[in-house]
Amino acid sequence: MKMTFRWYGSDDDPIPLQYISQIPGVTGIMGAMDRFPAGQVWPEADIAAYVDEVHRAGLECEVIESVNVHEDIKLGRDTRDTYIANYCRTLENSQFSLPGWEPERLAQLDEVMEAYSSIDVDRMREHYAYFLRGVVPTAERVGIRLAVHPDDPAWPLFGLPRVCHSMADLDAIVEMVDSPANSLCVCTGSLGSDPANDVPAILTRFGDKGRVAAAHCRNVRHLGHRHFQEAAHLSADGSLDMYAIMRAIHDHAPDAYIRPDHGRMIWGETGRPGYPLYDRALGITYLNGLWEAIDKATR
Ligand SMILES: [Mn+2]
Repeated sequence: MKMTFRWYGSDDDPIPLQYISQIPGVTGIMGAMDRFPAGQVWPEADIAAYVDEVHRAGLECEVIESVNVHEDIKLGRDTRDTYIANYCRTLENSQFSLPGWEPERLAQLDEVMEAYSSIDVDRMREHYAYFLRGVVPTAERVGIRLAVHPDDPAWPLFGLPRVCHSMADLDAIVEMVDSPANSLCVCTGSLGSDPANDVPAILTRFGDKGRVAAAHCRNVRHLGHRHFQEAAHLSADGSLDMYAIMRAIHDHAPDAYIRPDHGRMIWGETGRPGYPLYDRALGITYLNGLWEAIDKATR
């Protein structure tokens, strides 16, 4: 397990890297650069500048999040091959492992919703497989593991075809292209928002297949059918068994990159919603405590 922290870059994130490097147990950043719209090639120079800055703070930068997939790929439009080629170029430019709402997508929301009216889950799976067949060979060649983030929350929304929120969905995805470069980012809060998803069992199943590349470790509290609240990380604060989750990672996906997620704003902190310093740092110390106890008890 490598403990990491999401950081948006010095222009877009109020948390200095020096503060992150002071969180006990954090060795690296799970990098996020949401200033690049979906479909655009991330310039090599921008990625290199981001990584260099992280390295200068004494942190590793081996994971990048949220290289978002353009709508035309999901919709299977004629232009998709251009965007798949752009995605491959971003992979080549980044040389990391990888896994959105951009302003231009929000502006076109009605149009996008209309376009999706003809796409059911089977079509979406076909388009997803086409995308994977287009990008996985490049990922393999440059030594990157793609890791898909599950739907959040774990059920259909707004009539859109969502194909990544259950054990069966994840089975279908890993089978689309049988390669470690087609892996999962198991977000415990996203999958765990549906009590029907047994998150430790998911980690165990796909960990044993070698397909858990990363995990977002957070808790949620179930309040009723398709009703939940974000919670602090501790098992006692929500409905997920964080011990069982960390145990499954320890025993079945020991090399996964993990990070805390969706912290609360506490102690007067203000910043990007869900991505504060203090509460995520508390989450890390808790997750590291679980890890030490599990590791020593299972030796
Ligand atoms: Mn997540």
